[in-house]
Amino acid sequence: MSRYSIFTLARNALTNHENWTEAWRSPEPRPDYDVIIVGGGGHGLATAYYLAAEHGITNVAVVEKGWIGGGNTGRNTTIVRSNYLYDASAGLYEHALKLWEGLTQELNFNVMFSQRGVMNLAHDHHEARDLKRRVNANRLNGIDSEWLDRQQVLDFCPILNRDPAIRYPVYGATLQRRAGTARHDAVAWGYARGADARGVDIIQNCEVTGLDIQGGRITGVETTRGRIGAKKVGVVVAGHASVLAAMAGLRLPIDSHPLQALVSEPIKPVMDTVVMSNAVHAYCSQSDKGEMVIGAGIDLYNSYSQRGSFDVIEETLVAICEMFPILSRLSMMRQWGGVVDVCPDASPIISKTPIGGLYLNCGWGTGGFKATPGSGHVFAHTIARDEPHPINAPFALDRFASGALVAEHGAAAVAH
Ligand code: FAD
Ligand code: PYC
Repeated sequence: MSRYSIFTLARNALTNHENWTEAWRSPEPRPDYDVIIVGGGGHGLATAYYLAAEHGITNVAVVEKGWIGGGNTGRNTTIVRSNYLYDASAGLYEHALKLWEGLTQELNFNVMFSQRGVMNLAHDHHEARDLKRRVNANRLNGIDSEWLDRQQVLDFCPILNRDPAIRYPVYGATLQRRAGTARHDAVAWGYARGADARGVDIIQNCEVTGLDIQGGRITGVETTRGRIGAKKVGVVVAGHASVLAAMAGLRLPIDSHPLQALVSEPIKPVMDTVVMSNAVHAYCSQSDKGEMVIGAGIDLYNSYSQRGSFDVIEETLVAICEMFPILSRLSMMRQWGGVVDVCPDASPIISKTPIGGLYLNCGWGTGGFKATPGSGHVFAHTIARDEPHPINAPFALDRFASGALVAEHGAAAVAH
């Protein structure tokens, strides 16, 4: 750390954190942009960043109805991995994982990417066969993935329940060592700061209420702060993708559901990896603050509520207490939900649409955080060149007509 920054730090500590320069501007919307990105989550901000950084398109606005990162980006449980089954998915998620590995340097902003490994547990022989198939598929795609037997799993995560007589005993697990976690809101802030520095306008508290389409082409958006013209519009609004698509007369094959998570009171370090169990619909990691970060499967009904039902987290905590008996006396500090947009094949849509200049990025369901850099990178390419990047070509809308689905319910690893 330079002397200048030590003094700056000391001055800021003593002046009650006053007079910091803003990390990004808060401009008034201009009348027209080359590109408008609707949705200021990680994917939308990453898209704007790569439009500017890689395609030289800087006359761009990100229009966000609330505050950036206030949607699923700031609500997720931060798991990053690339161990999906099919080649198309391996290409997409591994592209993202490679970008994660250099993201702090790329953005000059610490996104706290921690490659602590992610385990997907098997509780019986049948699950083990399924997971071993995925390990083999990953390796064929050059993705690090290994199978651990029961003893290896217990050695890797000693706080797991070792009793063989429980309802869901540990049988084995997959392990991806390059996988892990990242600080979710830092990802939004880092991309926002990088995009702003390149001239992108980030416009918060501005809800898109309509899409202007003339002669089969997008010409702008209607917002709560007036009309804004645009040559191209990318819609990246996660749980509200169907709502925005309906404004363009499009019906998406998407179901929106609440997905819940919760954190415990902080405790000393007890777990230095991430453990997921598809069978019991629960997963757990420990944050840098010491809180146990716990997540559930989706609430099965459709809803736009960011809350979820109590019975789902009750079942999740029953499963967590069986998996990790030493956590059973912890108090839970906070619970929240997000709205996730699930496609029939549990894979995303990154696509052109039948409307000229209108592009969609959605359908990430329970698992889009891990894809944030890769998704933004290939979506920026799709918008800039008006054609898909080879990596996102299999994730176009037309797969729901052709039947070329990318069925990833197993690898999604959070029940839905
Ligand atoms: P968001 O961050 O939701 O951004 C979309 C933005 O669009 C929002 O800020 C919203 O306000 C805005 N918006 C909506 N409508 C409008 C409008 N009309 N006008 C303007 N703006 C609008 N994924 C993982 O990979 N790993 C995990 O561990 C993980 N855990 C999760 C746990 C929970 C509890 C939840 C809810 C999700 C989890 N996910 C996880 C999924 C992940 O969070 C999402 O897939 C991802 O964050 C989606 O990012 P996004 O930028 O597309 O969406
Ligand atoms: O996709 O890995 C994932 C995930 C973990 C928790 C929620 N989604």
